[in-house]
Amino acid sequence: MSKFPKGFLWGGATAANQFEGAWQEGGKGMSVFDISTGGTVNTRRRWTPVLEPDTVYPNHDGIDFYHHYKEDIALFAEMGFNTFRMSIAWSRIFPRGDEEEPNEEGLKFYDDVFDELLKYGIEPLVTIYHFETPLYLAQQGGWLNHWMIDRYEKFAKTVLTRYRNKVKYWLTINEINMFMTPFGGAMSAGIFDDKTEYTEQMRYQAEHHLLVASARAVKLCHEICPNAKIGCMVAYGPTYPLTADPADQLAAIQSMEMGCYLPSDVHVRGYYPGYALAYYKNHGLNIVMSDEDLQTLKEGTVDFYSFSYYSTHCITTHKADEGSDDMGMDAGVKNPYLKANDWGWQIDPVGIRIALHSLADRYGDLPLMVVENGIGALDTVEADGSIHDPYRIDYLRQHIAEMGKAVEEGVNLMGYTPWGCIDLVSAGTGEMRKRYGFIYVDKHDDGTGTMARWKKDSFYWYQKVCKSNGEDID
Ligand code: BGP
Repeated sequence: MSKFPKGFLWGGATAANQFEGAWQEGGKGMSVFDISTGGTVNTRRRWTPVLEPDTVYPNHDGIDFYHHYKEDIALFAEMGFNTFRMSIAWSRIFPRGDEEEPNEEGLKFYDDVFDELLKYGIEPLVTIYHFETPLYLAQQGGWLNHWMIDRYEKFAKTVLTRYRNKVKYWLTINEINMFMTPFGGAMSAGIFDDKTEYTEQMRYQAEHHLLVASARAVKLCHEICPNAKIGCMVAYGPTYPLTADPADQLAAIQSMEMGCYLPSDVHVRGYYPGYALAYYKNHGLNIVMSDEDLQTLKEGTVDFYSFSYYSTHCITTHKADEGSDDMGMDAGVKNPYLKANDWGWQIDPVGIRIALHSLADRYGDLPLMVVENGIGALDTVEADGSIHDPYRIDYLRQHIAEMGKAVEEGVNLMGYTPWGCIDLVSAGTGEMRKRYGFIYVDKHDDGTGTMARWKKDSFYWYQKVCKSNGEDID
């Protein structure tokens, strides 16, 4: 008997800007990722306000899902997916972000994709907005402005209305807390250089606007699609105290509060937690919130909580080895008990069980869903075309085993969609060689490649997992 409940959602996760390509087709406008070049291992993306000749812009072509969606969905069906997480490119629906009327060609593309998924019995799990801010809106300061909420609401209303009969699972905004990091400055506030400061005041004001926008989408979804479920999406990486010193324990709690629980608590409870309001006050921040905004937060609480989980972090008040990662986030200090991938992301399967318990303790029976998890790795294609990726199978197997234990221990988990089920462009570095997929895509960092799709060993392994409802993970 499987540990996972009947009807558990098994699938994979992607995002429009990282895999669709076709950046100038179907009436699409430009998004912030269209002016971003790739980096190399452990270097971040570079943003070029003006397109440079002879520079590769990896998101322009992505992996060309736009033209390969039928082939890709057939492969997902072959693996046994019953759900597929994808996002809608805002700049495909409202090319500048502020048009009166949506772009019909863009809407039609997603109709076709959803129809194709439903043909195989795969439920679309749709992120309304996954980092892909229309460039024109970002250039005007994006989420620093209250009017951005109206722009997002219009986009959300358009897609919720159009797809109300096709989509049952929605997510409002991907990794809402990532907009707070240095990496988030571009997509949040249109900061494309390293010199302009993305201050705390700006970050928390932007976060407030994002939270109100998210709550408006929840309210709209409840009105327009009463049979659908809508959740938040938070980057959840537990922070451990490095030592047993109570000062480290306190530092870990406070880092989780402001980095992760703030948006989580607002989404689930509908109001700002006391620690956040105190933090603003004690740090001299003046976060403007109207009564109407606060009312919206109250009325827009989510139906389920979804999160990404890749790794854990440590924090200490003592001297220690510093960690780093390619998103330019404060990765805390290295955990001596854990190994890391080539990008410095530490591998911690037990951490996912800790995450699930912490969330269940905090939010009771609210359904949880892991909508991103996986290991970025360098894959090798053998002479015969096979791709052996035991490291990926190991990583996922161990995480699924820990999720299974959490379910047995009473956690209400509704689904699992590992990240980048098909290779796609890295969000943090813009690389192709940082691969996550069960399906290899012949596309490379220098822009070359045939876009052919090949099955990795993990494809056949994950097929067994999906088809046995998580029972057969060996
Ligand atoms: C999350 C994002 C994804 C994704 C993933 C892996 O933060 O929601 O878009 O890309 O991280 O990160 P990366 O692509 O940098 O390896």
